[in-house]
Amino acid sequence: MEIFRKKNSEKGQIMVIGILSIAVLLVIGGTLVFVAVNDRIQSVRSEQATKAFYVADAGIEYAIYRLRSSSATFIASNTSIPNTDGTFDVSVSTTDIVNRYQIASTGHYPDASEARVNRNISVKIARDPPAQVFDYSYFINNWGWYWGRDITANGDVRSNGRFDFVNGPRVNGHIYAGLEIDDHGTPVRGTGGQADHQHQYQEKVDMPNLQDISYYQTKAINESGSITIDGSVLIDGVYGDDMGETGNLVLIGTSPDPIELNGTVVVTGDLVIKGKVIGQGTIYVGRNAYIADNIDYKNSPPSPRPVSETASVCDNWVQANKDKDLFCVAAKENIIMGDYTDTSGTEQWYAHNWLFSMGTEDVGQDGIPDTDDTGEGDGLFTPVYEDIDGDGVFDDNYNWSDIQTQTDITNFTNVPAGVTSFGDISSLTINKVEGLYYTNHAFAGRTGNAMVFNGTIVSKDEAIIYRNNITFNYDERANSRYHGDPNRFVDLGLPSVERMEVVEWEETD
Ligand SMILES: [Ca+2]
Ligand SMILES: [Ca+2]
Ligand SMILES: [Ca+2]
Repeated sequence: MEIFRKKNSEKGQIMVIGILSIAVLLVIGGTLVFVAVNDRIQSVRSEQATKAFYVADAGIEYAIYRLRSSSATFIASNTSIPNTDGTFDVSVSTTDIVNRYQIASTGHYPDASEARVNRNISVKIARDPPAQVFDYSYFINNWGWYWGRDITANGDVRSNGRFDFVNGPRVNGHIYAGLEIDDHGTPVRGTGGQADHQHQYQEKVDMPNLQDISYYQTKAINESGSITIDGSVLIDGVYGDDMGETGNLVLIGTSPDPIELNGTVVVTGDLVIKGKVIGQGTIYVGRNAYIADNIDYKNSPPSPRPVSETASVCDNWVQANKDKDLFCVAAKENIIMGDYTDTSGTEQWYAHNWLFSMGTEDVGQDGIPDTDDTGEGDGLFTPVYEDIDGDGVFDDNYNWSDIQTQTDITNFTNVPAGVTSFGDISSLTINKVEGLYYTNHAFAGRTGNAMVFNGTIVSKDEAIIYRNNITFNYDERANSRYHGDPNRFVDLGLPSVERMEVVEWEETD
C-alpha cells in the first residue's frame, strides 16, 4: 500500500506561513538584523513543520497497522515515536459506510516545547475494498473466449489477456481486454458490437489471491459466520479446523430446507454444493468447489437485470434488491461444474478436453499465456514473475488431479445416504446457477440446455462447454461502485486485492 502524499501543497503551506511571519516581524522590528535572526528561526520552524508532518503521517500508519488486526476504534494520545522528539495524537472512528474508517492524526514536533509545531492529517480507509474483478458478468484473467452464436452476456465482460468472439455471440455491455479483441470476421451482436463499447489493450485488473486462506478463516471466526440447513449448523465459522472435521463438505439445499448463509465462512478442503440458497455471505474454499447441480436463491430479485443499463436504473434495481439472497463461492483452486466422471458418449462432461491445454505457469513476465514475451515457454520456472498463484511451486497444465475431489465422495461430511460415487450426486443437465463464483485457477464444466448464470464468473482460466445456448446475467449488486454508497451497500465479504485502501487523504488546519 502506498499512501498518497500531497507533497507540493505541503511545501506551499510552509512557504506561505514563512512569508506571513516575516512580514509581521518586519513591521514590529524594523531592522535587517532582526530579519536575519528571524530567517534562522524560520528555517528551524520550517524543519520542525516538516518533521511534525512526518510524525502525523506515522500516526496514520500506526492506526492502519492496528486496524489490520482489529476492527475496534480507538484513540491514542501523546504517543511518542522512538528516537525522535515527536509525538502524535490519533483517533479512529467508524463512518456511515460499513468497513470504512476515519483516521485523524496530529503530529507534534518537538514534543514538549511550547514552540512546538502541529500538523494534522485526515484520511478515510476502506477495509477489504471489493476487487474490481466483480464488476463484470464474466471476467477471465488469461483468455476470454466466446465461441458460439448462442452465447449472450448481459453486463460488461473483461479479460486481462485476449478476448475472442466467434460466430457473433451477443454482448449487451462493454467489452474490455488486456490484449486484442477479435471478432473473427463476424461482428459481436448487441451493444458490445459497437466500436465505442470495445476497449482493447486495457490495463490489467488484479485478481485477489486466496493463497492465504487463514486471513479469511480469522475473518469468518471474528464475524461468527455460519451455514445451517434445517436448523443444524454445518459450518460454524470454519469447517475443517477442528478435530473430527474432514474439511470436505456436501451442502444440499431444498426449497423447504435451503442452505442458510450468514456472513463469511470457510471450508478448508473441497465443497460440493447444489440446490436452494437463502441469505447473504461468502463461502471460501481451501481447495475445489463443485457445482453439482442447479443452484438458485430462495428469494431472488424479481428480475435478474435492471430494465436498462442507465446508471440511475441500475441504482434503483440494486436499492430494491440489496436484501434479497446473494452469495459468493470463492475457491483457492478450481470450480468444477457438473458430473466430471461422465466421459463417454454424446452427453459427456467434455470440459477437460479444453482445460488440459491451459494452466501452465511458464507464461513469462506478463503473467499471461500465448504472448511470447520474455520467459514464456522457455521450460524454466521463474518464480518472481511466473508463480502466479503464489504457492511457491510450478503449476503445469491442468490434469485430472486438479478436477477430481481430493478424497472419495463417500468420505465427505454430510453426504446423503445411498451416494456411492460423485456421479450419484451430480448432473450434466445443469441449466440455472445463481451466485458469484470466484476462482484463482479454473472454472470448468458442462451445462445442460438453455443455461442461465445469474451473478458472475471470475476466473483465471475458463473451460465451460454449453449445450444449445448459454446466458450470463450480471448481478449489479456485486459492483464495486456501490461500495462507497451506504444506501446500496451489500457487505458480502468478497475477496479483495488489498486489505486496506486509502480512499481519501487531506491535510487539515
Ligand atoms: Ca506471456
Ligand atoms: Ca518461463
Ligand atoms: Ca504456482
